[in-house]
Amino acid sequence: MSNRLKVTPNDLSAFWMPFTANRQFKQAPRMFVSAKDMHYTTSDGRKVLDGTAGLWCVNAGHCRPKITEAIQHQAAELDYAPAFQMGHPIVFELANRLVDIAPKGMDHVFFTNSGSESVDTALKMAIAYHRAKGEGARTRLIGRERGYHGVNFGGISVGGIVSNRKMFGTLLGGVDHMPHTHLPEKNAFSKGVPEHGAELANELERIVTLHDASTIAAVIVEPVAGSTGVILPPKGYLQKLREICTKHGILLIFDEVITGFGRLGTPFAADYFGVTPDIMTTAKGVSNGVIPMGAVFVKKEIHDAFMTGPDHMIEFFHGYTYSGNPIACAAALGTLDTYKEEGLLTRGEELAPYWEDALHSLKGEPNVIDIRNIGLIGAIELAPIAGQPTKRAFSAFVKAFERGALIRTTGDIIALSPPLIITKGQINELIDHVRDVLRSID
Ligand code: PXG
Ligand code: PLP
Repeated sequence: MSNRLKVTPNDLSAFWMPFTANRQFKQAPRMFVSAKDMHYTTSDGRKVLDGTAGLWCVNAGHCRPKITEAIQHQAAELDYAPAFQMGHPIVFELANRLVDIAPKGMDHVFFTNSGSESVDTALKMAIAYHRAKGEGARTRLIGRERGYHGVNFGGISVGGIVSNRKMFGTLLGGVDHMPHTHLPEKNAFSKGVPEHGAELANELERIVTLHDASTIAAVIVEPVAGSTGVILPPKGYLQKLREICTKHGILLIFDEVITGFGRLGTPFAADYFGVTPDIMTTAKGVSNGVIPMGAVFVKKEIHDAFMTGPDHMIEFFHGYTYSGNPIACAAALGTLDTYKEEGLLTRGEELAPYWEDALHSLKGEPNVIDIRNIGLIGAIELAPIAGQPTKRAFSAFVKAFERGALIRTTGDIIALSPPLIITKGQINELIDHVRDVLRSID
């Protein structure tokens, strides 16, 4: 361990932590100082099993040698190259490697540094695409209740998580929302994709009728909603959305920031559901979470619609200083190599039935009101303590951390999404931790 890691910070006040109860954390900090494969090590030397792949991103597990070496090598070779009007070889190599594993027809990649940036990039692309085709009135964006599309203004405008929106003013105009697909009264304890609710896709027809298709640029949804507490698409729902979008010339954007890169046991959710969107936003697993990176995949027709006008003119007035940063590209290439060598983009398919059975064995434990699963994602919904929403799940989170497992909670829902290298023994261990925690909290 380096000397720096041995030093305990004596003042925690300067760092304003993201999406954290700052005052509570700083009274009893929880610190990780190192990680390897499926485990973190805490500042007091305890091993903690990673039940969440960090924040749904460390799909290949921690400190994997191919990725570490790629970053080390690249940092010493070419640290940074301007992203605008200049190139460097590995960003082109990476784009090709990504297109090779993408759903058929998604032939171009635009790089960003996060899921939030991928989402705002995709929304801008959609509006600009229609304008480039002479349909400049198509500016409306349709999201969904309970959707999470990151925290930038575009993403929270189409997103549907109230606490992420209500403090921030009027947001983008011209946005509408479809209803979410969480129907616990009909679908509680479903294994995998639920039976009921495909008809909710018809709400899109209602919104199209209200505004007229000629004003609508795009619909954005998470194929499986993660951040809001794991909401699955009912059987046939995504197919219906695809049909309605195609019928009306509306672009369909899949936000695959969580579902991309093997989470469902297929490379992308588009592969799992057999539905191809027009634009696909990704981040997280593209670089194993190690160096920030996002990638927006687009169909050829969309890309090509921009490639008009004089050759010397910039075609799309958008991009980030760090789009395709060389070290991020190296990390992503090391990640793709690791996924390939270990078959991780499809490993979830073999493990999913075992994972499903293990999760559903928690039915009947105290306060469990629903269990949901797909691929290597699981959610255990708890009844809230009367008058104190979120408190029960947060107690479970703290207790699990103390016992040696990292879980994630949102509202009163426990979400699990382990690295794709997890073994059956470690699945048992994780679920046993959750069982013991549920039995030990109020
Ligand atoms: N879209 C989706 C579907 C996401 O899940 C983002 C966009 C934003 O990505 P960035 O990289 O800007 O954070 C996300 C991120 C959780 C959790 O525990 C989920 C996310 C991030 C942090 C925590 O549910 N999703
Ligand atoms: N703010 C200022 C003052 C800048 O000069 C820039 C980029 O040049 C940005 C914001 C955007 O930064 P980034 O490209 O890293 O998103």
